[in-house]
Amino acid sequence: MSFHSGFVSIIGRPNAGKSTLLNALVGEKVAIVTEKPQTTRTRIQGMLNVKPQRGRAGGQIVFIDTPGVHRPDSRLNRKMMQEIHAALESRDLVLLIVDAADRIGPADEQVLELVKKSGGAVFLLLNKIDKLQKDKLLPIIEKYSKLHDFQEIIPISAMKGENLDVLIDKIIRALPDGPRYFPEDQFTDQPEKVLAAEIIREKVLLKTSKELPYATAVVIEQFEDTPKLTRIAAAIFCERSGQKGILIGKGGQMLKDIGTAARLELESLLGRKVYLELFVKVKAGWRESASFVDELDWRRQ
Ligand SMILES: Nc1nc2c(ncn2[C@@H]2O[C@H](COP(=O)(O)OP(=O)(O)O)[C@@H](O)[C@H]2O)c(=O)[nH]1
Ligand SMILES: [Mg+2]
Repeated sequence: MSFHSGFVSIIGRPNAGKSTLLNALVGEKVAIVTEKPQTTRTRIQGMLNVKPQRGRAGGQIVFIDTPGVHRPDSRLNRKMMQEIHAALESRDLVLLIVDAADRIGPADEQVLELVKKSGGAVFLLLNKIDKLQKDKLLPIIEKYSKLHDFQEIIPISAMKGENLDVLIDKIIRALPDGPRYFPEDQFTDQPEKVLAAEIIREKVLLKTSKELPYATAVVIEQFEDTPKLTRIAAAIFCERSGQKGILIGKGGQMLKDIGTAARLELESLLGRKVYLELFVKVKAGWRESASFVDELDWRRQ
């Protein structure tokens, strides 16, 4: 029996559900998810090993989650768009994911243009069908099928896990014969340190509001295993002292809440006790700083 494998890029506008889908497909929390824009900043790989089935090959799918397609108006945003282009270049298949309940807007057209230009096979995923009345689906499929010759159009709910078995089956069939790219027990390309920074950033985004999502970056300054626990120290960067005030909160309560939520999740990720120390630092205009934006990119570290 043959073995199919390949790289499958997940592309779409912000909030379409790309990261939720990646996590659901891989069955592990590979990418952080919030309802805030710019939650995903780099391309993230998540691996799924698929057993052969009733005459169908098994294989390994390497999914690539990407930042949402957006206007590249800062250095960080330009960097995020580069990540999308990189994900489109080196792939065997593209999953274009849209919020089926949303109107098709300029943002969707921008994504579609990108995907068309990249050439190659595209599956269109109509996500969030859990929010949709069943009779609304057919007209939506018709509308989208006029926009591009999609190889498949598949309604799904990434959140509820609806139709993902069908999606995985169709992906495996579409992928070529190939090697196992990653060991079977590896579910992401991100080192633990990066996962830790992302978990902390997720808690910051979940617990704060307003402009902080854009302005926040997390840098791990210490990550050390002692016999009893893992010691992690991290800096949360923001751009202004007012934001620092928000992050620390009244009597330090906000930072404490962020720390507790992050520590609990880190402990379950690492499978051991974690001692977590958080600091808040102000770095004005870091999103425009080439060296700092590069420093955040673990692939370059
Ligand atoms: N109702 C519903 N919400 C979803 C679904 N998939 C994602 N979401 C929500 O949409 C928001 C954005 O999800 P996320 O995966 O971060 O989107 P991304 O920006 O494309 O990576 C989050 O609040 C998710 O919980 C879905 O299938 N149904
Ligand atoms: Mg995302």
